Amino acid sequence: MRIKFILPALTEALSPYWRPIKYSLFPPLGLATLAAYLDENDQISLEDEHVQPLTLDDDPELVAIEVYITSAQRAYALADHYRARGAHVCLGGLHVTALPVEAAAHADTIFTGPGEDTWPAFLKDFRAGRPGKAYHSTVRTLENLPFPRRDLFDRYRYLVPNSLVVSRGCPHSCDFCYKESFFQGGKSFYTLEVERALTEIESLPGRHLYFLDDHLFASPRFAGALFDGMRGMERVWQSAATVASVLQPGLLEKAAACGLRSLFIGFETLDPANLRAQGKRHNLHLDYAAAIRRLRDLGVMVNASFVFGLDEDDEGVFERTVEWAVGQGLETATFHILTPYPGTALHARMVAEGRILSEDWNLYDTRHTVFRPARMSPEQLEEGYWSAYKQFYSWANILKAAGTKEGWLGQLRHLAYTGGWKKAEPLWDWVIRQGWLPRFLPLLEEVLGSGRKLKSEREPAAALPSSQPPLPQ
Ligand code: B12
Ligand code: SF4
Repeated sequence: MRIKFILPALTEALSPYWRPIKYSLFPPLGLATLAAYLDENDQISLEDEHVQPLTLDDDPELVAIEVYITSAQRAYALADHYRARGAHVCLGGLHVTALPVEAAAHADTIFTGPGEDTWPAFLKDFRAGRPGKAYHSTVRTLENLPFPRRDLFDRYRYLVPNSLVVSRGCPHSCDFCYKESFFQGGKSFYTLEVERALTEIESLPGRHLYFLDDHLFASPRFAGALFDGMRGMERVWQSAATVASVLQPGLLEKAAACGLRSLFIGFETLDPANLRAQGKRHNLHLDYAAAIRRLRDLGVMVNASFVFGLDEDDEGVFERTVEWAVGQGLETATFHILTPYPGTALHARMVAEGRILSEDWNLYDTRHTVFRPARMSPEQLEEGYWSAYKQFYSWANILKAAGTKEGWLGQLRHLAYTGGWKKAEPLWDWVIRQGWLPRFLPLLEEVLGSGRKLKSEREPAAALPSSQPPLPQ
């Protein structure tokens, strides 16, 4: 069988003039996972439009496309194109799960939820000549999960070729998160077998790894065993977790000991009322500053995620947040405009309150205001969002945040990471065009790896506060 997998470009990434580095970071892991279910004799191609022009004059029998909300328009155009050429077109992923009826108009078969159970079932039906129109995932397990077919993509096109996921979903249920709708109808958090995860890690070349799991620390038992198993592997790695899990004694230390050097954390907001309203109760009454100190003492950099436009946010929220983030010495911050993704509890509430302003999915990229904010205008929200980025990544603030670090090596690492990431966007564009990305991976490893030499081996991690004071205001 001739089968083609496509990751269509997110709208912004279609520009021929600008290649933001974030679209050349990770290979299409979801599709490589699905490809692993095919047979040896199948002729498989996998194209990622973020890093290569698509071949559109080929004639696959089966086409499988992953659809994100901001690539939906492009995905549907590609689906229509291949259906017109006689291929059987399958659409799946987050956006198809959220809006299956919309997607079905462009597909022969749609898939909702994770694909590990539905995709093999479909393949069997397809080969038997009776493919269904829709497959809904209900069986949630990663048992016997084959290794993703990483041989199908060119790792040299990505800065971070060694991305992996060793769990699916998250045990929490925040109102704005895609997670609840994507995993409906079955378990919404489950992990690989530890041994299986370790074997996959060992198979990856080089030093650097990026775990794309929503919350890698979510199961302390699984994560603890994973980190124990990774000790001695000489890896440096990055991932995501919650504030609460960072404050737990023990797990973070194990993670740092086996190579954790940078962690993405959803702080979301400095206002407890916002946390309550968004169902993000696991962040309530936690000492954010103590979490950051613990990470810093272990040589782990922080990528802090914040959401603007929550109902308690007024015009002052941008400055307050940036000031706090700089004062904490955060290396990187990712800001988002609150985005009510279809299928989420937040979306349902916004619809009920008549506050949705646009259903142009291209604008659902967390950089546009698509709903009516409670305490400011949509324009003020967008302006504030951009000004927060500008302020946080101004040289004055980068130097100020770097100045909170102990010793010149710590300060230099901060400057190299933060400056190299956000201040060098035009340089990244050029590097991507020259095909030189792989040359920068050793540099990334060096900057990340230097963290361990800084402080942690000389001093113990910051003690946990005996009682958690309320959130900083
Ligand atoms: C990698 C990643 C990216 C990459 C995407 C490119 C890539 N190479 O994949 C980059 C860095 C570009 C990116 C950007 C953004 N991202 Co992103 N990203 C992710 C991340 C961390 C991992 C995706 C992944 O590989 N998952 C692992 C694989 C195994 O799962 P999967 O891809 O979902 O595939 C499975 C199923 O979906 C299904 N499936 C998928 N496709 C198909 C097709 C068929 C035919 C079938 C049968 C099944 C199927 O089967 C697969 C196996 O189970 C996810 C979080 C997550 N953990 O998933 C966020 C996530 C997808 N991103 C998100 C967001 C919000 C963004 C941004 C908007 C953030 C921002 N402001 O910058 C931008 C988009 C900017 C824009 N212009 O739109 C949200 C999406 C929310 C939503 N409802 O759409 C997520 C879920 C994070 C979160 N927790 O909120 N992202
Ligand atoms: S903790 Fe993060 S991944 Fe988990 S439900 Fe909340 S926002 Fe989603």
